[in-house]
Amino acid sequence: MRAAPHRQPGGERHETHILDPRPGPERDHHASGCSDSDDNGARRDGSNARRDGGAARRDATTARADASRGDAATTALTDPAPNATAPGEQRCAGCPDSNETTFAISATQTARTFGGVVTGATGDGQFYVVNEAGQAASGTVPTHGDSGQYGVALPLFCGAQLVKLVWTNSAGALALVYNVTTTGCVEADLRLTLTWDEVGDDWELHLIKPGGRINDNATDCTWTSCITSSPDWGVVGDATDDPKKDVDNTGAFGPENIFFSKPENGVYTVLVEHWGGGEPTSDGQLVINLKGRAPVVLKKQNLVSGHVWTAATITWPGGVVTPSQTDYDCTGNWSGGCKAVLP
Ligand SMILES: [Ca+2]
Ligand SMILES: [Ca+2]
Repeated sequence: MRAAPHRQPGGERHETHILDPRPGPERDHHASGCSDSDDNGARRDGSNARRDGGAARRDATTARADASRGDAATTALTDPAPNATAPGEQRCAGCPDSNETTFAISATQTARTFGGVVTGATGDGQFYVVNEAGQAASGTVPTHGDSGQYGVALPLFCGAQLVKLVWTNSAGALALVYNVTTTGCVEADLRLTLTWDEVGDDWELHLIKPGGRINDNATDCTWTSCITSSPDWGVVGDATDDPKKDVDNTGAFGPENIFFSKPENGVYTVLVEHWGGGEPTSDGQLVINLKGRAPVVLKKQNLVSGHVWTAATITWPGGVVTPSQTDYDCTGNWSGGCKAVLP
């Protein structure tokens, strides 16, 4: 467990956490260094100091371009280095450089932190994870402008996949390409990956079961209910059909990840809170990966702090995704999260 590099001179929190979801002793959320269980104030760090990454708005710029082509923009994910497919470090003379040496990774956990030092990069990096079925996720790799330290906890698919970390400068791109294979797992029927920009502080991913509501620990898989344990969905006493939140984030960028197998029939709802004191211009992206299918990519612009975005409903059986741009102002009914009856 490690924190991402400190991008903020004031020592602001920017933490990323991974849960090992395999059976075993429950981890203490506090003891692991996670601050998610802190009170509201602890999560509401200021976000102004985050504006130190020159290229950090790339995601938002892309999101705006996509959104201009359609409202509830369902777009494809972009591979930031489509020609870099062999494991190793791919770079040109003058491109950013890294200290990475290991590119073949066997994992038994559902997520892994990638970290190191990159030199000569302009701004933050990008990550891209793709498996053989074409399921994928993408987002930002926060990178310290002075030290070049980077670190990001990434959700992993079950089995073989490529993980790419990409930085650029005026000469071109550095791509770190990893062959990652996870074993002892079952690919989830449903996977949700949320990312946001550097002015978001922070966004919170929620998966609501049929008939459930937000911030109800029995029916909402989120930071209070789904990290160190899981709500018992589906067959009572059977953990293989319970949801997990294996990557959580309390700062800028994300990602956060929820996965889930053997859904009960009904309508699931994906909700996203803008939790802390982030900027009202914060933009983000939800990627929905259904087993064996290409990802569905949903974008949201200008999610105001204290608001809740209804990103999509997912109907089972069939996994029918219905995107939404519904934005609910919960600022008048907020106490440790939105207390309104949603959805
Ligand atoms: Ca969060
Ligand atoms: Ca169960």
